[in-house]
Amino acid sequence: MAVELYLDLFSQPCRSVFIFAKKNKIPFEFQKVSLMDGEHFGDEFGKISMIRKVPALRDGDFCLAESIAIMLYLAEKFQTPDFWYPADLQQRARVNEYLSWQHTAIRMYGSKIFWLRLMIPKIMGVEVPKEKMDGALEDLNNSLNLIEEKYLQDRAFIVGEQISLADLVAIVEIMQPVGAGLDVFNGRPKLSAWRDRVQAFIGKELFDEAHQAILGVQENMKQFDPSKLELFKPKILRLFF
Ligand SMILES: N[C@@H](CCC(=O)N[C@@H](CS)C(=O)NCC(=O)O)C(=O)O
Repeated sequence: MAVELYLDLFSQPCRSVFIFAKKNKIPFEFQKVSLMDGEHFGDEFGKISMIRKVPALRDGDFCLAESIAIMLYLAEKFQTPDFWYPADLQQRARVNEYLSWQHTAIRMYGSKIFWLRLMIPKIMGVEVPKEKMDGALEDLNNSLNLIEEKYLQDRAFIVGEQISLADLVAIVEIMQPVGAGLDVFNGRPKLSAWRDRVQAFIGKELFDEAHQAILGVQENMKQFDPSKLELFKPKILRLFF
């Protein structure tokens, strides 16, 4: 039985798992869990992941949460090429350094912009106060500066001349505020050139397939049933107000 991946491509970590599996020709069954429909709160998904977040993996009786753990599991099980997670001690440490940093930096701030620019106005029907938005933009920009100045420097990819899991995890997060209409690449030639290299390596078709939902989200939200969004109000109030 093929590995099952529980995904919603609106979600950044789901996109990294999806691209990783597809790019490495890992056979898997795509199990869609619609976050917008609240399917992650349902009984079925609860049996797969007590954490109730996507992505999740099922391989026979074995279930696993967390995108990075999932990609490392797939990398080991399917013996993917070394460059994704290099065996070299210091290169691997560089990948680990980026993967450890990004959760509370670019991931947190890119997601925040996505919610502040798009989801909150849609769900709550309110515009976010300018000072809140400015603060969030500053945090995001600081993270983007660190990606350019610390993680990339003059290298083609985060670890060196070859792509790794760090680049994959980085690109999917950076694309999230782009989905909310913020051109984060504007005025950032180094980041743009890196994005082009990552995109070229992944392949345009696969990159676009993974990002189609998030890049179309502004258009899709126009036809959205507002009652579904009620599910998200408590979370928004906890996170942002
Ligand atoms: N650290 C986790 C993060 C997973 C995560 O936050 N998933 C979000 C979508 S991006 C989710 O399922 N959210 C549902 C919720 O919080 O209710 C990973 O890398 O897999």
